[in-house]
Amino acid sequence: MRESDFGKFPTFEQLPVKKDAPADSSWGVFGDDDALGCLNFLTPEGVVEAARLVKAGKVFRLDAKIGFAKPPLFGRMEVVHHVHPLGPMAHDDSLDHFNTQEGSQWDGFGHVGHIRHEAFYNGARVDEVREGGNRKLGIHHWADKFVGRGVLIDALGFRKAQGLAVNPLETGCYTLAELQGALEAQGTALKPGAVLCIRTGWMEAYERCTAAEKRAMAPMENIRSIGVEASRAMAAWLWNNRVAAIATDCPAVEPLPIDFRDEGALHYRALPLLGLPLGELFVLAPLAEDCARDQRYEFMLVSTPLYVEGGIASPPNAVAIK
Ligand code: UVW
Repeated sequence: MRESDFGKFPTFEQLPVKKDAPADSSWGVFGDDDALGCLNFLTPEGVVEAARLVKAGKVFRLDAKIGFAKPPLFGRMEVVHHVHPLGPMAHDDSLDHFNTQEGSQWDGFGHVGHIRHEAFYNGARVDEVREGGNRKLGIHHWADKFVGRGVLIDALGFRKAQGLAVNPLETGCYTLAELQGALEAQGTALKPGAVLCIRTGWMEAYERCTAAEKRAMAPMENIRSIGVEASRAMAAWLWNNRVAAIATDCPAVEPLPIDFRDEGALHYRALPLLGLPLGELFVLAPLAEDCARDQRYEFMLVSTPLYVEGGIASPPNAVAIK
């Protein structure tokens, strides 16, 4: 697909395009067998354009260290790193109990299906994900697709600049109007085919917590977080701007707790309906500080998810290059 083709895709208001597909779903837009969803908005032209954004040779790692969350959130298992002697002066190592969502992560399309439609992106069924090895929607489809123009929205910085207090570790929401206001204040244009990175401040606040506080907040029932507005208007804005993926430094992109009985959850609007990858627990503070310094909020973003056939999710293995 060429960038000039972006206009050929339906607007959010024109969705769905496929008979019997759920409302507000992009099923069929990229073909019935598609496993890329909005990643289709990352084009070869976009990769070349993103490379032109590299001017200073600065590289920002966007994943936290494996095992940074102690314990991992939502009761996920803790990874154990072993070093194994292989000979008198040689080693290999292993990561036991590695959960691909124990820290920084992309949620793949097998992660969450729609509660009422009982279907994953493009209509995949739960048995196809669980028993069928998730071949249709596995993260392996994304292995060489996650390269393009990254755009940072410093939502935390925007709020602070207005003298407003923010506690990212409490339930709270950055509205669509705030994200648009932050983009305007930054002087950043949101062009089609961007990986949107939104700094909420959660990771920085988490890092300041004591070990006991981290233990207390980790279980599913205790975790609280700021996030982006989980509305239909937000889904429409993301789709109509041809956003390829959205990555945040908070645990669920949207505010926590999530009521999974509520169809309005962004996890439903994004993963099963639009096919929009969600990125969580990214490290965005050093990148945001650099963007504020040089007033350039665009960069080349390179992410190479784990090449796991049928994988549900993956650490992003992502860098932003300026
Ligand atoms: C849940 O949806 C509980 O997990 P995550 O926020 O990691 O996607």
